[in-house]
Amino acid sequence: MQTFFSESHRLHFPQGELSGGELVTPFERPSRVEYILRRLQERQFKDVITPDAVDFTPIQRLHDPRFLDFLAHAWEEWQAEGYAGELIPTSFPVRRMQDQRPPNNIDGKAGFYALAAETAITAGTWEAVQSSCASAQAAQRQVAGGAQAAFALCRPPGHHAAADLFGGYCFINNAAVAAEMFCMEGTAKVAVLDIDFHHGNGTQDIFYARDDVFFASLHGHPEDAFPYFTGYADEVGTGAGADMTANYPMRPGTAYAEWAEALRAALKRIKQFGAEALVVSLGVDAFKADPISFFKLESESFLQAGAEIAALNLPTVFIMEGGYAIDAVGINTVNVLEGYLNA
Ligand code: OKP
Ligand code: ZN
Repeated sequence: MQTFFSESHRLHFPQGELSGGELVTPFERPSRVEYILRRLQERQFKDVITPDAVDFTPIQRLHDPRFLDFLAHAWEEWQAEGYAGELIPTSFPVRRMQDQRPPNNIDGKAGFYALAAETAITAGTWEAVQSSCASAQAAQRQVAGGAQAAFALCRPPGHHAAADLFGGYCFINNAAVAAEMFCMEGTAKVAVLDIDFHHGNGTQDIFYARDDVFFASLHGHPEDAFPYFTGYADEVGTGAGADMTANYPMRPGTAYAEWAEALRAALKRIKQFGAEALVVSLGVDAFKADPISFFKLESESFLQAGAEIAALNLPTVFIMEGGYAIDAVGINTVNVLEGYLNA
């Protein structure tokens, strides 16, 4: 299996994440991918390929043009305003406030396009975001071209990003872009399976009314876990997309046995749907030692999960999402890939 990866991810490294009332070093930091790259080498995944430049065509089909313009110019506008720090949104259009009219002021615009306040934008963020999506696109092309599977080592991640929202460390929805590329090439039925600990609200939102992309997510229950306001089991899609979304929220302390039951239920739905291609939002923050999550998966659980996914026997694009237990993120991520390959 080939890995697609760009060094440009380093250009996105905010100094501060607003967490517990403090600005802390972001959990989503560049060193995460170094651990993953090292583990790939150790386990003989030798092919690491730098992707071609990003293709905006599928991105523009999913994301609002004004949102993309915001991301492209946010940093220069923030600086022009005279702010000394990183761009952190602070004001949001919440209940009974205008949520359809973006302000001109960059501080207002940032809040308008944000779903949370932990994710800072810096000078290099936009270039890193594009390079991350480029890896997803290159991996998708490899699989569309006949490979059984490919791994996009994306950073920053994407699954919280909706058509016009950034946050939860995400900006462009890499998994949704990969799925959309399959659709654009005529694949009639595509599935996105999100095994990151957090609900893939962005991916869900993008495909919520569509019948060509089935979305399934395993995650911490919204009563207990970020992003808090989506991911309930009764969110099942709408219109043509009715019953094309499947959510499996789980409670604090959930271990592999229970999590794997949800995984098998999700895989069964994907099979019943008749998916011809699979995109996996591969987060490994369901790990027991993850600092911001509360499931209890072991490193070995990820091998087993990879094998379960392989049983679908679908062309598969793995897209890196979260995983913040730094010293285990490489083992856990590559375990999914090895479990898949050795199944
Ligand atoms: C992104 B992905 C830490 C709270 C963090 C945001 C979590 C974003 C997770 N104090 N809240 O789904 O792994
Ligand atoms: Zn996550």
